Amino acid sequence: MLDTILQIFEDNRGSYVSGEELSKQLGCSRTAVWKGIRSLRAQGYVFEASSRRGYRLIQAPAKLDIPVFLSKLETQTLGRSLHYYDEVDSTQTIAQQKIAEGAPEGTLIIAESQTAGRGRMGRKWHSPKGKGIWMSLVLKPQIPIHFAPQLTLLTAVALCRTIRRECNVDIGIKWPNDLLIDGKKVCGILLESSAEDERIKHIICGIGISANLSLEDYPPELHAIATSLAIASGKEVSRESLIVAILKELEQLYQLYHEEGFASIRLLWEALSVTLHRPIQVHTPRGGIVEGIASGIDESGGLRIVSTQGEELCVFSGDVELFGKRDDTLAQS
Ligand code: BT5
Repeated sequence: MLDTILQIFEDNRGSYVSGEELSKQLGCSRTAVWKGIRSLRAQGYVFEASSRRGYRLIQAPAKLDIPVFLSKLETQTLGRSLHYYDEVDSTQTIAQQKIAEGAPEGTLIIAESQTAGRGRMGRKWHSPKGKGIWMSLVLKPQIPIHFAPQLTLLTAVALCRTIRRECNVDIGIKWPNDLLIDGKKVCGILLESSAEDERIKHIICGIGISANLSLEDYPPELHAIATSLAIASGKEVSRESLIVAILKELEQLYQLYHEEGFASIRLLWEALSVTLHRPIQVHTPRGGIVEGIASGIDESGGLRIVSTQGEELCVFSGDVELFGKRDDTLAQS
């Protein structure tokens, strides 16, 4: 029905269409028409409503300009095989299907919206149409499975460096997979991997960047904890240019990682982190809580903590809560 409504407005471009005319053409009640318009508004369509004349479509959600994107792309591998969709359940799921069909390394899935965008541990990723960068990248690194978390950190470094440069915002990395501006989440990374005999077969690197969302685009429960690049910088972001720049940075770091290992990525990560050298609490997936000072990253990407009891330990997954300020005297010691 929503497609038919859009087709009617396409046939009457720039003009008002009355509710009565819509219900006649759709063969449904005026209430059903109103509900349809409400759903389209939630998807980013902007309608002008007049009690006498009906509805007029004045803006459709933004769409990525794929020819422009491809003309700017500077990478050898990443993004060279591209699948672009208007709406999917999750780009991660599409990537899995493409891998099953033989997708090569660097295959990129981008969608304008996701109906079941996902985060870690079954959490939801809010992905409204035309507002963000919702994408999954297929990687096939020749590394043991226990090094997979290193690639979350590598991706975070690539996103952080690129966004700082392109959008001029003070963005930092919170271990393991968040990027924050002023303590609010703006990007999330979801790494899903498959292995055989302890070696990685493939990794699907899911990247969610809240680029051009305004506060009304978020559900109320995210208002206090999430932000977007547009809110933080006061400017609309060119999603095409940002994706191009991210893929270039990612490809360079991925090459560095293959040539020199994780050590140089770790140094870059430490310099961009908002987690290190400050009091934190880590909520582990099994419901435990570890409290202490984050002291560094270990060689597989785990977070080193000096606990309140003075014990040195390392956590490999979980959610970090930050307290107090970064203590740079600890950073130098
Ligand atoms: C993540 O999980 O941060 C990983 C998010 C990965 C999303 C990408 S989009 C493309 C690809 N396809 C997918 O289906 N997923 C990937 P986690 O650390 O569990 O954080 C999830 C939490 O982030 C939620 O519970 C919310 O609190 C918050 N959140 C949800 N949507 C958000 C948004 N658009 N912007 C900022 N924060 C958001």
